[in-house]
Amino acid sequence: MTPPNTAPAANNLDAFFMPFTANRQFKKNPRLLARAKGMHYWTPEGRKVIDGTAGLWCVNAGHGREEIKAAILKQLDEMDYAPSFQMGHPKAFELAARHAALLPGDLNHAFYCNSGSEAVDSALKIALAYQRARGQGTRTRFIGRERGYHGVGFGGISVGGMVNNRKWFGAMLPGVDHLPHTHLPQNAFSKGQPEHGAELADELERIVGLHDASTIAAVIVEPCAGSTGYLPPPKGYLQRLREICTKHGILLIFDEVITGFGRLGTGFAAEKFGVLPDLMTVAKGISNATVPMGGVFVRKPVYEGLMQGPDNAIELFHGYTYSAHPLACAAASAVLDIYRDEKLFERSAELSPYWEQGVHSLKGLPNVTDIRNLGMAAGIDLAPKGAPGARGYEAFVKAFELGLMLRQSGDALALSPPLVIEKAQIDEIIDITAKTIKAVA
Ligand code: PXG
Ligand code: PLP
Repeated sequence: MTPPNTAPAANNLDAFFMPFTANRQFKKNPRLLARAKGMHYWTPEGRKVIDGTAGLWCVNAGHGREEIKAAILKQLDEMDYAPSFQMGHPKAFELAARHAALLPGDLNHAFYCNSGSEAVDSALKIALAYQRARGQGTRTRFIGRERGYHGVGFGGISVGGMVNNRKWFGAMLPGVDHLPHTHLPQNAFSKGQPEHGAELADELERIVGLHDASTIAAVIVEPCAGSTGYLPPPKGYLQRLREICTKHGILLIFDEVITGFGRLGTGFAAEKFGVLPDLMTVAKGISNATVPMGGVFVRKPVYEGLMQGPDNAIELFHGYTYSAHPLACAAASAVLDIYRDEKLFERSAELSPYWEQGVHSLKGLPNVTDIRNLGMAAGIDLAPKGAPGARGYEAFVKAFELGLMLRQSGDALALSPPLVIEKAQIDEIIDITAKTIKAVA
């Protein structure tokens, strides 16, 4: 009998059900990436494209890092996989100790998973379990925020604030409320954190007044919203949110999947803003996206609050087959070496003023209605042309043709390059973005 032919037909794009993609449109006119090194991608035809987005905000140390590759290969030789349920492997403990030392304050326990979405669902569950363990089992509500993105699990879309990610999927977590977003017109073209909007944090008092603090487990926000066009927090906003949470015994969760590991010129946004959350979710830059990994960092009182009952009691009935996967741990440890040895968080801070100047030089180009920046990322709003998102998509396609990968969310463009970027490459990204904006006028 002849074996079945499992070789894919050349150029057959049909079978892959692509995520967050207009599948039919894409497959008629695909954009393929075949190779990556440093600051660049190459298409299968060999066309070079500068990476203005660090992949999907995740390749902070640049592509194709030999040190990470070596660590993964070494781990693969030693041990491919080991379970973390009632077992352990040394690299997991080593990595957690390194993360604990790097994190601010007493965020010194690490739970591991495989993505930002899993990190968010894990953090929500840890919050519920902690409240219950301390005798506050009526605290089951979560408060998210409009224009928040917390991944695609049912927990994440429930607390998230993006209508398309919610409206298709009726069933959500019950008892979720949302703070208003902070994207105010009077802040247009702010450099860094905007002046107006700290008082929007007081909406949490209104929500507490409506539901009562005794029903609320946690508030989750991105310290700087990423996916919805990059929205830095108004000055004083996160401090107010922290105060209100503390006052009412509500846990504060920072979703640092994008802001973590150097994007804002500090290790974490918590340090940038001087605000310590009770739980922090991370992913992306944790492993430089080489092996999928996510995590939840937990403050000491929360961890200790869960360490109750007899020694043989499992404290958290939650975990993934691939929690602390050895390859991910090896990669994440090698990534920490790179961040440390190349001082990439400091580099991000040093380059930020040059970046700010570059992105704000786009002001005045046709249809540019707002530009925002903080650390090594920026959002640029374009006025819609016809259907919402049409101009944004056109810009995304045009930029790729011109040799730049940028991100589009509706009519907002986002840029977030690898932190190894050189000034001349910043100039190049700004130049192509300007040409793109003119081309879609
Ligand atoms: N939280 C935040 C703040 C995120 O930005 C997630 C959770 C989910 O992570 P995973 O690993 O499950 O995707 C994210 C992910 C974009 C874009 O273009 C952003 C993300 C993912 C894909 C695209 O803005 N953020
Ligand atoms: N579905 C089935 C049938 C499983 O056996 C498991 C894990 O054992 C899962 C889902 C969960 O998979 P994971 O632990 O990779 O999230």
